Amino acid sequence: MGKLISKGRHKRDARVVMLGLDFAGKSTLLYKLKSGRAVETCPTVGFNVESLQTPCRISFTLWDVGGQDNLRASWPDYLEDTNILIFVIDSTDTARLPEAMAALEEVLSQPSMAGVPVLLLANKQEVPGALAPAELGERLRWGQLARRRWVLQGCSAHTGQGLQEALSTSKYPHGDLNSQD
Ligand SMILES: Nc1nc2c(ncn2[C@@H]2O[C@H](COP(=O)(O)OP(=O)(O)OP(=O)(O)O)[C@@H](O)[C@H]2O)c(=O)[nH]1
Ligand SMILES: [Mg+2]
Repeated sequence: MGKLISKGRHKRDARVVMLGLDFAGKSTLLYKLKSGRAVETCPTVGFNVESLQTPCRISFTLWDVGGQDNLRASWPDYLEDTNILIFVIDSTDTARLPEAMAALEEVLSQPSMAGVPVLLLANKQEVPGALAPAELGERLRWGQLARRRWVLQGCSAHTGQGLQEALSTSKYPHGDLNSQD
């Protein structure tokens, strides 16, 4: 994740904004990352924010913004000076995948998001039948994503699988960051 930070090689603080449709698991991810536990959440109205230390010694201020339909109009308010966008997808909700992709496109078309790299989290991977990251990647590689650095990581906020990989830098080679596992 450190290598996704575009603004300077030696940057040690990053503003990270986490968006995605309601029920994707953003708040569950936030608290799993913060406390190591899967806590029960309520739908977020407004935002939650926590600071986190990553394995690569970068400290993140991680903003988790409510994703219900009527709250998405406020997303642009959070995007100024963002170093990384995390976009969370519910891999079990294939019916709303087009809606999630449209919401992502809308966010990436904001002027403040020009050049901002994206970490896509394909959450709920422990659920049988969840869409695999590779399948998701096939559907996502068009549009705004094609014009910036992005990484897709499967994960589960319940079990914690994939979260260390998402936060570590070693996964990302120099140059091509468009990996899909
Ligand atoms: N099976 C499974 N369920 C998950 C996972 N992550 C989150 N959930 C569940 O998904 C539901 C929604 O999680 P939230 O974290 O509240 O979702 P959110 O994206 O913050 O939703 P909004 O605040 O409305 O935008 C909860 O019932 C979570 O327990 C996961 O990795 N696996
Ligand atoms: Mg929430």
